[in-house]
Amino acid sequence: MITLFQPPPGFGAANPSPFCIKLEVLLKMADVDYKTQLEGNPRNGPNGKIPYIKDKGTALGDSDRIQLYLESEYNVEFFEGLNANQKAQSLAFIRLADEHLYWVVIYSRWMEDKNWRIIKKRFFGKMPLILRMFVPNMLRKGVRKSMTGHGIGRHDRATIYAMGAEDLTAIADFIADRDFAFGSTPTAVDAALYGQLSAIIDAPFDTPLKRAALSHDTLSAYCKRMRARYFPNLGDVA
Ligand SMILES: N[C@@H](CCC(=O)N[C@@H](CS)C(=O)NCC(=O)O)C(=O)O
Repeated sequence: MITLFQPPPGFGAANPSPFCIKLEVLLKMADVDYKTQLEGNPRNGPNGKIPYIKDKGTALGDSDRIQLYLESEYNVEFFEGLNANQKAQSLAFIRLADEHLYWVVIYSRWMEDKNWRIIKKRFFGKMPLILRMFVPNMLRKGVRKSMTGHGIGRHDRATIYAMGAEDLTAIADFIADRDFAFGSTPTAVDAALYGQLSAIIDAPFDTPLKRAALSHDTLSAYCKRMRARYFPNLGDVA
């Protein structure tokens, strides 16, 4: 059986990490047997990130690579019925969510002082005082450096949120009046979109990014639909 390593639910969502939400949806979509083991430290993962899985004695990181693994190892068809053009659109939107919108989410959580206080308490609140005095700030500096390396961190606040709002408009226009990205059956692109959207819409961080998401009724309804389908018993999450 596959073991999924991830933190417990948090920030109003199935997981504080958008990639953990994405991967858990993929596992549910794949209809494979899996169990969850709590893991809060990305450094324990094979790529130094969460989520990761262990299966058949091997650890594997990265939601994308795990999706491919499920396809090859368990014959899962994540894009059933889609043509090459729709699969190409899917990949483009997965990349938009994972490699661009995600960084706006990170900015909104780690760089906004009022949200950083919430993050610090949640992730490092139980750390021994001596470590708590420098580890969180050290990690925050690391995140800032990653954002600069990515490029998004070189823009000012207003531009970063404007870029996030552009992504959200594109996603809303992509989903349009359909239940899921390509109709009544969710595919892998829905897992990626929902991961980031839930991290924005369900989380308690009041930011221009969340306000931009909530300005699209399509996105709130889509998030509710995905939650009802994949996490029907989640309830309220602090
Ligand atoms: N491409 C990876 C991204 C995973 C990722 O960035 N996870 C974050 C948590 S949301 C993480 O582990 N960050 C720790 C770090 O980068 O040091 C995936 O799709 O799984």
